[in-house]
Amino acid sequence: MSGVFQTFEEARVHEALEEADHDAYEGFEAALSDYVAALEDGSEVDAAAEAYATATARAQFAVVGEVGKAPAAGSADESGSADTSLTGGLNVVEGVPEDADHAVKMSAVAFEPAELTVSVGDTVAFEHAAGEAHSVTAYGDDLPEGAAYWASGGFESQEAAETGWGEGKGAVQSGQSYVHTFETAGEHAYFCVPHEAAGMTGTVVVEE
Ligand SMILES: [Cu+2]
Repeated sequence: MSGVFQTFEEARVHEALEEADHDAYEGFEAALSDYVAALEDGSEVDAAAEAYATATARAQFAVVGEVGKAPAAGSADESGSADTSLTGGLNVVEGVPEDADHAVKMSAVAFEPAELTVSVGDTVAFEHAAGEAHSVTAYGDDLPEGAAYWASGGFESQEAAETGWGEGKGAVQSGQSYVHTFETAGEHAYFCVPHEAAGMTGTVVVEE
């Protein structure tokens, strides 16, 4: 699979996507043109936007699925070349899903609101609102007992998320949002990898 990984590293995302999953790619292209058409004539914009978001998520998953078969982060990097392009991951989508229960906006160096209280099972969309690309990265040591680790990019630990960011992964860019459903009660503290030093941190308090 290193060939596929190489392709993803070097080619534009659309090309990698076409390689990874033709169906998802075609669905993405079709949904995008439907969305543009709906925006132009003003009809059924919401439905088209939703279809576009779904197709985008599916397409991104197709790419991540292929890339996921490549050597894990931290193992020897055969390509040896630094990747300057940013990628999100299967939990980073275009737009903000309409079925999200809450939204947190990411401005230049802040999460707004910085503290959010939700109920178990609620879905939160962390929406890029301004500034450079952001990450949404849980503090691994501060998670409530039994909570699964969460971060944009779908990493399994804070360390993996930080390493991944250095490789351009887990980014939430303009027009995108990171979506997470909180299943474990307690305080979930998190930060933005590139802007933590500037104070870009937050907490989601999950209540039973
Ligand atoms: Cu940030």
